[in-house]
Amino acid sequence: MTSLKKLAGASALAFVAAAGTAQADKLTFYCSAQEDWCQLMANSFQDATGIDVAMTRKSSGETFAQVKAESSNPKGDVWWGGTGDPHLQAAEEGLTAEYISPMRDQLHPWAIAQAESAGNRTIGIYSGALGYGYNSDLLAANNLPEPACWKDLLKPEYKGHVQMANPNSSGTAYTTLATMMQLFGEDEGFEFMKGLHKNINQYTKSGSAPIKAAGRGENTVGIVFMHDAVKQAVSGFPVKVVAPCEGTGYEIGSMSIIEGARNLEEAQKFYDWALSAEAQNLALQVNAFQVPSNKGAETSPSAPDMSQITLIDYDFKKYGSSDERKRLLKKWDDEVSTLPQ
Ligand code: S7P
Repeated sequence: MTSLKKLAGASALAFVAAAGTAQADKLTFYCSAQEDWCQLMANSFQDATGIDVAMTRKSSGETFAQVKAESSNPKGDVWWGGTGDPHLQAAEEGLTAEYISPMRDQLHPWAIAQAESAGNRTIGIYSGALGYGYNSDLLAANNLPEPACWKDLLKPEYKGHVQMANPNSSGTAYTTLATMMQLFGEDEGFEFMKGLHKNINQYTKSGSAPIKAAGRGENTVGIVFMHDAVKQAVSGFPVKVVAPCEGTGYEIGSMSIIEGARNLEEAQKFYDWALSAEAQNLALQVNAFQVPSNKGAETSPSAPDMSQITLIDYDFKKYGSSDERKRLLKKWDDEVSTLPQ
């Protein structure tokens, strides 16, 4: 166990002691961040509290679908990580529970705003900007120009070189779809998605898969959160990270307690712990380069500098609403995914 992990553990024990509650026994933890981070969060919380954690990792849209499918007989207790939009939809649909953590005053205003917009049924845990990354060796080998803008990805020479996830399963890909609506307007945004479709070699289930494939040399350009591309670059792969010239959307990665959680007390303990600076600093151990929501947590120097990226004023209320998310996904299914390539 590293010293950082010990620190997080010590702090979590202090939480449990301070709360004066008995050590409870189990927590069913749904996780939509990267697998290594999910494992680390589960193990660290379990080490710190003695609570047995059963963790399942699925993409954001998939976890939303699971929570909804299980709503008459909930099996999960807490859902941590993943893009905010499906957490907001779950809140609106009453699939997640209201909770106000005593840790809230340690958070940045954007994380609290996420909670307040959802009747305190979710909360922000990190943020990160959307962009793309490319394998510079493959780009050169294919004589492709260096892309710098979203619209560069529509050029015919990139045909078969671009990968993104399916927005139904992936929060990253839904953020991409919603970003295009906001950057270009709905008509032009859908034209962009149709043009992009011509160049897509595969829609993956998971949002970060396209840049992992680029890192392995199996794909050229991956549309992902910029921090997921940085992770590949820092790991030594020939990946270059792009903040698109037109500007871009971003996520407020979120956490929610599942309505009807069987282990509510344990879920609240996890929730409080996960908002602490020590727990959020665990991200550094797994090269997770999002901006943490606790004001005292560290942001890695490798993290994309959000102040240097042109960000749209992402309308979380609209694009996280149940009607809008369902409508856009159906329209993408009907009008984009079915087109020939
Ligand atoms: O942890 C990295 C990250 O990109 O994964 C989350 C993502 O939503 C999970 O993958 P999907 O796109 O497949 O849903 C993001 O919240 C997070 O920043």
